Amino acid sequence: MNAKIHYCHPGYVPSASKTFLVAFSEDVYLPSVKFKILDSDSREVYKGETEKISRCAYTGECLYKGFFTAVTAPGRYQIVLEDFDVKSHFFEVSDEWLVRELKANIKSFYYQRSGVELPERLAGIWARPAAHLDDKLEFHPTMERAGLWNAHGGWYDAGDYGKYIVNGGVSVATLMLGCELMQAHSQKSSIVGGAAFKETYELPVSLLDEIRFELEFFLRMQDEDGGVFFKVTPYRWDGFVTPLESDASQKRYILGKSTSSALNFAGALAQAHHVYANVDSEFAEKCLFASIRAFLWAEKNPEVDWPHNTEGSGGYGDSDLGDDFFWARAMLYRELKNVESIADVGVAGMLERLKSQLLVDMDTYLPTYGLQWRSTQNLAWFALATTDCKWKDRARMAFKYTADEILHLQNEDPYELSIRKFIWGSNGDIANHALTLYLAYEWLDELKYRNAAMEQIEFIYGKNPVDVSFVTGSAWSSPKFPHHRISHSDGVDEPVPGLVVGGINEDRQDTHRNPHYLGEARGMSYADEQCSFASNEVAINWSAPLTAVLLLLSA
Ligand code: 9MR
Repeated sequence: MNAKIHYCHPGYVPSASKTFLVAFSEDVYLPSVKFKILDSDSREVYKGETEKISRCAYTGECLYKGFFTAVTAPGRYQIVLEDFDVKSHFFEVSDEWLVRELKANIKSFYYQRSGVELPERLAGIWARPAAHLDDKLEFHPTMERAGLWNAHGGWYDAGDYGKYIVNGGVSVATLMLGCELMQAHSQKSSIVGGAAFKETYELPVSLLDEIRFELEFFLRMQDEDGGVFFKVTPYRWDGFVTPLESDASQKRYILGKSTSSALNFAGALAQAHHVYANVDSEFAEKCLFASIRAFLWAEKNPEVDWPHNTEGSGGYGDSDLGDDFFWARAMLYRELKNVESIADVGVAGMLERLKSQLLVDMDTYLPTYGLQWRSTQNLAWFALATTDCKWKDRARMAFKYTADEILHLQNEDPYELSIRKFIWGSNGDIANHALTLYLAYEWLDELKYRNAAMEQIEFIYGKNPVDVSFVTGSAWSSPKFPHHRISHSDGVDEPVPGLVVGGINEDRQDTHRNPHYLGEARGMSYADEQCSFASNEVAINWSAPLTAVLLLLSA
């Protein structure tokens, strides 16, 4: 009988409950499985017996669950099943690994920067010259618009070299959400923005500066009439070449203006006003004005479709924008409520309008288990939950009820997951569910929510059916061949670190590329191969919730 141990590969934090799974591919009738925990000197520090749990519906595995919460002393340990002659690798019980992962996650956004040089001093072996300056772009031929546009900067979205407002918006907003909570705790805005943060985490720039790099790109994407361009796209999909080679091989264009991009922009930049108010008030005001202009444009143009020309870049097409209106309205409401005189910002009447529309939005768009680029209402609920207004408690309770449903789903799942389908970017979903749990913890102060968030994070770092720690560079098992053009073309063996790959995806949209998925079962739909864009691509909207949760959990 072959037994496998599924556990969190980098480790566990001392205060958390510590669980692992023993999996058999065939039926096993043992009532339990004996295990030992050994320290780095092979001394037994704990022994126990697992309990039997059900057969896993999405892998077919027969599963047993072991607990070793009592092991709290920091150190390196290993799980041993003597009866089956199986051992785990060594892992840590420490707080440090979370911090290490946080650092790597934040830095991964720096590595996704476009248009600037990443010098060796800051980027080490992943240094690269500036490319894709994007400062004199033509409009896509389908736009029939003359002239050039400066859309310099911003992060590459994912494994491709596209830059998109829709996905960029939710990513930057998620990171700002993490920063806001940190600011609220410490009463010091500098906590995520200052030199101390930069030094503690050995980062090229602070988290707020990194986020600002994307926000400055956003500001450049606003047209003179307040509308916002949809994306920067190469004419055709790039090959697996470096940014410089891509630049030399084809032109990049500005494409589209859409209601969705205007709303993503408005929501994100209103939040930026909040986050940067005490850091750089001039920048914060610029963001608020830009947000208002984009929102007014969206109100006047509520049904401008996304560009359907998707050759060369992703679609990010969304046909229901009610949630995005809600997001933008709630964030603007939060900011404008505190502006001394609404007339100062030239939008008299707007606050009343926002208030009455928010009432309808709240009834229409309940919180989801987690944010997605397509469903953004949780950002609206977050804004209301942090506004001094009559809806604050309702919003906080809405998160509590949602978190309770997540807990219920987790309790029913052998891997403690609350997702019920592994979609494209399932790791992003999982991290976003963890973030919702953390919000419930933030406002209700009940540890069960925090612990549950940690359990979901452990799935991403290895306690999963495919035994992969899904963040590059995080463990012996982490992806080596992500669908990431930079990692493939930079001549460095190790992929760029700190990037979370999409993960298990039962829809397997890439089977025509013949990836070797790890098994037939839907929970085995992962391949660490570059061709598997549906399971092994990286993306900023999956990294952002993971970064935010790590930031909050390790605080
Ligand atoms: O994350 C996106 C996923 O929800 C969609 O199903 C998929 C297909 O449209 O696209 C994903 O986003 C990709 C984007 O279109 C282009 N850059 C890479 C993104 C991650 O795979």
